[in-house]
Amino acid sequence: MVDELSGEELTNTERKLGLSRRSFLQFCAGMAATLGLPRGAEAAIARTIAAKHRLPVIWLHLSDCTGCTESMLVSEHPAIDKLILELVSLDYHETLFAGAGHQAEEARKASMAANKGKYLLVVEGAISAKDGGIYCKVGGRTAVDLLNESARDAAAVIALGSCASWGGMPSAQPNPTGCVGVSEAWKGPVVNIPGCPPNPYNFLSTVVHYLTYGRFPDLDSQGRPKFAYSRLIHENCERRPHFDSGRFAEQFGDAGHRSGWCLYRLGCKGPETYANCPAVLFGDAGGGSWPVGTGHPCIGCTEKGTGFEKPVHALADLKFVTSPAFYPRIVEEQGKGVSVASAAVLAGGVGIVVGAAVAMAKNLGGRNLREDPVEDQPEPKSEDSSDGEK
Ligand code: FSX
Ligand code: SF4
Ligand code: F3S
Repeated sequence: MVDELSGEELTNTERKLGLSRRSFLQFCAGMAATLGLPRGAEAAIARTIAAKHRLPVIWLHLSDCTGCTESMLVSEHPAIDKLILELVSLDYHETLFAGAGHQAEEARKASMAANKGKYLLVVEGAISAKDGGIYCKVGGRTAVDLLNESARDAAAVIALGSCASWGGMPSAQPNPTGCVGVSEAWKGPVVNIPGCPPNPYNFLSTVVHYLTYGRFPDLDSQGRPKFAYSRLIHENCERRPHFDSGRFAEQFGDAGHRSGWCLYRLGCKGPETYANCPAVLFGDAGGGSWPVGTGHPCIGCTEKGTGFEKPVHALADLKFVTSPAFYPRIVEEQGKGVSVASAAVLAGGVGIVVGAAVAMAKNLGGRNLREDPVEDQPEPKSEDSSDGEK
């Protein structure tokens, strides 16, 4: 890969990202694996990141808490925030902009005119549509109006966060301001990257894929990139062995909870929520830095119909309790089924993606999972006699 980038390009990239050459190249290889790309794609990704040209981005903030932007900016290593800001030219972003008022609105219009058909529109926050949109206005214009004006000449539209993807928290019942997702207010194609907040690594990978190949990665039926949203949380959760063995925390703070047992009975929505949180983690803070890792049940924030709709304590729907009954056939039968090669690719692909994500998490701080602390510890005293092993 190094041969494909000149020494000068690599040195410049090292300098602007504050990463060693080795870390940069490892990062590109990890991202290629996460995206499920074939061998050699890491070189194309490295070239994209090293390139001087930056993609113009208009970033709208509508009904939200700014957590999407926050989660990007607090990432530390390997400088995801720097990578994002090096890849894109943020021509308009209400919370990061030095300018304000008319000056900021003029900048948005100037960038849209200068980059007609070439800029990326990122929308953070839900679209407040009730009562003519009077509950969310910027510069005297409604969210619906701003979205339609900004999306019309965009090369592509990304709805970042659950609010923009399908309404998220502001759309929770009784939804007083009539909040909806971008795809309900804008009829063109939209890529959804849900999460409250979304994982910045998923956003970065999606943008890198777009810049490298001129198209987005494959999407699922809800417009989410499959590389990040095709597996249930429950499939990769470190507490899964406890679920399979019937060891559940019954109350917050009970012996099972303190011992890291499964949070299903506390309402964990991991069994019905598709996202790569347990593999990619958050904030580059090392092992356990995701909701379930910190002892809180997953609330299903990436899943329309689950997050902010189902009560936190409600039990999740169990989609797959046991291992799948059918695997791809290894031996091809009369031209049907899956060939040896394609079965290997299938199996290898899944392994590589999960493996790469876990390896990345390990590199970022190391996992420190306790194997089964309950076996080694005396049962803690509990005031509630219902605590303890179930
Ligand atoms: Fe907040 Fe973003 Fe949640 Fe929404 O993230 S983190 S309420 S998804 O739009 O700012
Ligand atoms: Fe993990 Fe939740 Fe599944 Fe338990 S129910 S294994 S805590 S995802
Ligand atoms: Fe959200 Fe659950 Fe991940 S709450 S951040 S989808 S673990």
